[in-house]
Amino acid sequence: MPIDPKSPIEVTAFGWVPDFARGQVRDLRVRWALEELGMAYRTRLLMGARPASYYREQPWGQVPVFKEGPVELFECGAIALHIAEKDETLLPASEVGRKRAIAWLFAALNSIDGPAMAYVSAAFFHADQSWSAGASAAFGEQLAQRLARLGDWLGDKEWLEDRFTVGDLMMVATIRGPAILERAPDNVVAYVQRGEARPAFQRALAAQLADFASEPT
Ligand SMILES: N[C@@H](CCC(=O)N[C@@H](CS)C(=O)NCC(=O)O)C(=O)O
Repeated sequence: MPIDPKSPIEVTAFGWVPDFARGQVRDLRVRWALEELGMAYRTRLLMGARPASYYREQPWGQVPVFKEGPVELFECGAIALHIAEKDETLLPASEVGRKRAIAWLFAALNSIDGPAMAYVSAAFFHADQSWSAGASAAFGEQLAQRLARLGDWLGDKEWLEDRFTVGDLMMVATIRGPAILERAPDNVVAYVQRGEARPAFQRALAAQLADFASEPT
């Protein structure tokens, strides 16, 4: 769905980020979920220092924030689940299927994102610190183990369960960063490529990249 300035759904995003972050900012996950359901949205682009009022919307001043009438949410997992609950596109009809999908949504954000962010933070964001090499080796090993187990789970399956769900959406979005993916086995890399090949993902990515048109502040 194209971005529609009149849409009742609003998502916050950044108007500019450095090149390494383009295509990685977490509003992408919300855009992707909306695209899977064919729902239009508008963006509110943030630039530079966040106004004090934004911390009443997102306690840490981060993106994304999602608004749909009285529903105002932060945390990409909560937002993705809210969107997924609208129909069966991202959540199966059966109770067991829904709960399995939600378990994978949590798995992406807890069991994978934790080690992934620890590794990326130590190896890249703190590369100038004396402890960086040791910490990135330790966190990188933990991440590689998590990704190897994920590969064992996947085997030759297309998706984590028997169909694409919000759990796959969040898992693919969590591990698709190049620094993370280079530690993943081949079948996990192929899994991410399958997710990224979905037309809804491609539309979401193009929309995020198009929003980085502002000048840095
Ligand atoms: N747990 C939050 C994390 C959000 C987050 O890390 N947002 C980043 C962009 S990907 C951000 O806004 N960073 C700027 C900052 O922390 O000031 C979520 O999943 O929504």
